[in-house]
Amino acid sequence: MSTHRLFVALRPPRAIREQLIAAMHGISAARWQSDDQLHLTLRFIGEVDRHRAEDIAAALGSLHAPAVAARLAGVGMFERRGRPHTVWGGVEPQEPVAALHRKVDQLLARVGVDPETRAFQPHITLARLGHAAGPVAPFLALHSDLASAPFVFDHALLYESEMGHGGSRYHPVARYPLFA
Ligand code: 2AM
Repeated sequence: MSTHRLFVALRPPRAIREQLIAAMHGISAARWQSDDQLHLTLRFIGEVDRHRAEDIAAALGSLHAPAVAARLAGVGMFERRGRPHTVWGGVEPQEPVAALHRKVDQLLARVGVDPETRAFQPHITLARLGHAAGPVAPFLALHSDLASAPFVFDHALLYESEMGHGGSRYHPVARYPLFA
């Protein structure tokens, strides 16, 4: 049976994506994300069959949560096995994003999606780093006080991820408005 790799995310507005894209240089051989790939994951779901995907999309239809006001705030990285793996842009304040994450978690629990075990750390991935990637420290230092004008996340998206050789493609499959 065909499966769908799903996640729920927030999409930064165009001006914010442009600001992030403008910062995407300075780490050799980094796999910088394209505009279409930029998002803040609220909840990774993983592989589900079509029936479950429909239940998930329907459950998220009862998401009733306020729009989230935020701004870009700094950059960071995740390591895996002691090596830099991902560089990302941060947002502040984090608590309203975390509150939305918890709400999404609760709705998904109702349709049997296991609760998240990893600590939620809101981030917008800017680049993925393979073994060939150059040093990350200069990038982190240069953008440590990355900031933006305030902006609003006014909807959440259910995305399907399609993994390919040139990186993942993310297709929005449902859109859930947040109230003003
Ligand atoms: P990342 O950007 O930090 O890599 C689609 O793959 C989205 O889901 C990406 O934003 C990715 O986060 C996130 N993701 C992938 N696998 C995940 C996992 N096991 N747990 C949490 N988030 C995951």
